[in-house]
Amino acid sequence: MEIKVLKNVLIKNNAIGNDNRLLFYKHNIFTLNIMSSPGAGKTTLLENSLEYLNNKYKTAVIEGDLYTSRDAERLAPYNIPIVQINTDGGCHLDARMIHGALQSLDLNKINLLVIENVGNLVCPASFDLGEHIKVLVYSITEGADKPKKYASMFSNVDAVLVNKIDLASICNIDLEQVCNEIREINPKGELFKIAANNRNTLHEWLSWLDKKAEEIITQGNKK
Ligand SMILES: Nc1nc2c(ncn2[C@@H]2O[C@H](COP(=O)(O)OP(=O)(O)OP(=O)(O)O)[C@@H](O)[C@H]2O)c(=O)[nH]1
Ligand SMILES: [Mg+2]
Repeated sequence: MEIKVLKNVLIKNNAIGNDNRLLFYKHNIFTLNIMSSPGAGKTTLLENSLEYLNNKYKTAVIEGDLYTSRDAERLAPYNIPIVQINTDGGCHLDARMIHGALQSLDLNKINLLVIENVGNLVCPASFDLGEHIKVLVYSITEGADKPKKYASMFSNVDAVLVNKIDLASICNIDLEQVCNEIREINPKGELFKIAANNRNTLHEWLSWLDKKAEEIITQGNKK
């Protein structure tokens, strides 16, 4: 019975996800969904990627959070449109919430939409938002056992950003071993080793994002 209910929820979600996808297509917007457990470094990654992204794209951010606007406040200095979604305790964003948030954005004026999902290493993986790519920020400080324990999240993304590599030795993490395990779980996904608080480690991630954006955004349009 429970399984049937969940199935229905996902079918409804996917239908609205498809509506969102059509809207993104119609307005020539490349959309990225960033997921991770709480505190893995999503907002830090955005803080250190937005200057580069803003120079190239007309960027907007949708921030997902249970109760606060703290992450949106951190991104305010970048002077881009930001829509805050508070899930009021809900552990993930769904397609309907994104559809609602899109009403607050001028879709004719953006071509890159970044969604920071609610911090959670389980539920967000199941909910299609209509995005073009999903990425996971995995902080190695959470422990080397996490990729296999939360394999559905690791296997369901286009890229894993292995974060906080500056803390690997302090946390006694064998970085190569962890990365090999992630590649086993998700052989087709990209893997980037980063310290989100250090821009020098973000070049590969940003050029990969550029390539993906180029595939979606029609050349010359809105750039
Ligand atoms: N040492 C180190 N600290 C980092 C790194 N990336 C993020 N942090 C720190 O980790 C903490 C959490 O980072 P956030 O960016 O807020 O994480 P988040 O995933 O956005 O958190 P939620 O939105 O609450 O789920 C902050 O204190 C960051 O400064 C990193 O690469 N190295
Ligand atoms: Mg955050």
